[in-house]
This record gives sequence, C-alpha cells and structure tokens, in this order.
Amino acid sequence: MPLQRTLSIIKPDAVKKQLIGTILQRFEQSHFTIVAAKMMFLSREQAEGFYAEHEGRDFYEPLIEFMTSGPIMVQVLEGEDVIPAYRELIGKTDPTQAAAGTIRADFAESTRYNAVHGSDSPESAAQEIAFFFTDDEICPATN
Ligand code: RTP
Ligand code: MG
Repeated sequence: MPLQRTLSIIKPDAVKKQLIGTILQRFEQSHFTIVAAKMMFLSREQAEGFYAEHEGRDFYEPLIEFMTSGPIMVQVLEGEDVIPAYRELIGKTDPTQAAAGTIRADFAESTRYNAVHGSDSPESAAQEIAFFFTDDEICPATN
C-alpha cells in the first residue's frame, strides 16, 4: 500500500457546529497522521480558484457562498492509501446516500452543507495541498 497525502477540509457548517475535534478524532482513529493544519477564512478568489473545476455548474455559485460563509480548517493527512481511505471514511457527497457511520452520514445536513472535503485522486491531492500549504508548513510524520 502506498504512503499518500490528501488535502482535507472541515467546511464552515462543521466548524460552526463545533465539530472540529470530533472530526479530527475520527481521522486519528483511522490512523491518518495530521502533518499540517490551519484555520482559514477563504476569500471569494480563493474559493473560486479551489473549485474552478465546477465553474458553470448550477451548484457552483451557492458552493462559493457556502465556502466563504465562515472559517474552515484545512489539513494535510498522511497514511497508507489515505486518498481513497479518506473518501470512504467521509461517505458519499449526498448524506442520504452516505453509508452509516461515515462522517457525512453523521454530520452533513445536505449535499451542499456536507461537513468535509477530501481530494479525489493523487493528482488533485498534489494540486490541492500546494494550493493551501508550502512545503515547510508540512511536518514529516514520525510514526
Ligand atoms: P468535495 O469535493 O467537497 O470533497 O465533495 P465531493 O467530491 O463529494 O463532491 P463534488 O461533486 O466535488 O462537489 C463539490 C462540493 O460542491 C457542493 N455541491 N453541492 N447539488 C448540490 O447542491 C451540490 N453538489 C455538490 C458540495 O459541498 C460538494 O462537496
Ligand atoms: Mg470533489
């Protein structure tokens, strides 16, 4: 199994509900190592840049509004096969379709207000990590 890094976001809905600790605990219980983390308030330009792949879709504008509606917490997580393992842990985009026990099944309100984001491929992980973090902000895992 390859050691991977993924970009994780705890979105404004989950931050507002004071779920940061609960969600980070699930990552650690899944043996993902937090190698970088910070609180941020995304500007419109940053949100548009991050979600550029969705420009033109009907949910794009409300998504930008949502992601700039309050602070987020971004992290880099490291672990064996962490990119697919993280997607499995959070569940499907629509929480009504998300498997029981997943983060979205437990904490998402809707397909839009769905608590978390995780990179969906090694290519997007590399791009998304570089979007938020410089190399010297990422601490090598010690375990
Ligand atoms: P994410 O990128 O945030 O990890 O989520 P995802 O891959 O599961 O979903 P994606 O299709 O990439 O959509 C990005 C985010 O846009 C919002 N969305 N709203 N129909 C809607 O109202 C709708 N569809 C998507 C969600 O916040 C979704 O996570
Ligand atoms: Mg996505």
